[in-house]
Amino acid sequence: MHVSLRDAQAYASWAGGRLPTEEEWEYAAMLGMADPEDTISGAYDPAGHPIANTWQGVFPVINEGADGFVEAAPAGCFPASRVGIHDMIGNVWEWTATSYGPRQNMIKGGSFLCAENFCKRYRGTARQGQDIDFSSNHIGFRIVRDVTQ
Ligand SMILES: [Ca+2]
Ligand SMILES: [Ca+2]
Repeated sequence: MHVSLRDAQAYASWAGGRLPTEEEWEYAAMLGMADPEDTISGAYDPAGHPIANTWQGVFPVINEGADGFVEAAPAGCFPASRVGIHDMIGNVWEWTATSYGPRQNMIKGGSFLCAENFCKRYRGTARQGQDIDFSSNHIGFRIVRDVTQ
């Protein structure tokens, strides 16, 4: 968290990887959902229990923290998706390598600030541009590595 796009890219390169493109990120997120047609299936299970770190309650007034966290959670606190990936939906937004426009890149996945009653930006298909030199406690990143066969 609290890293700009360039800082995230520098770390990814140092670690022998890169940031995912928007398409790669969304493909992996949607594969992990029980029902990709259901706009909350990545954030809540069929019984309505939180399976990701989002906002419960009336945004932006009351964060009930029913999922156990009112701010960012350590990585891996919630169950992995059906394809074995943690925290794609919610917790913190994730930088992608995809440009959104002049000096902006796409961020994906939403954060602990995304609420069902407000923006639902934790949806796997939600798109959000972000200034590339911005950093915040609700934006992070993950790295991917290409596999050679
Ligand atoms: Ca939460
Ligand atoms: Ca995330």
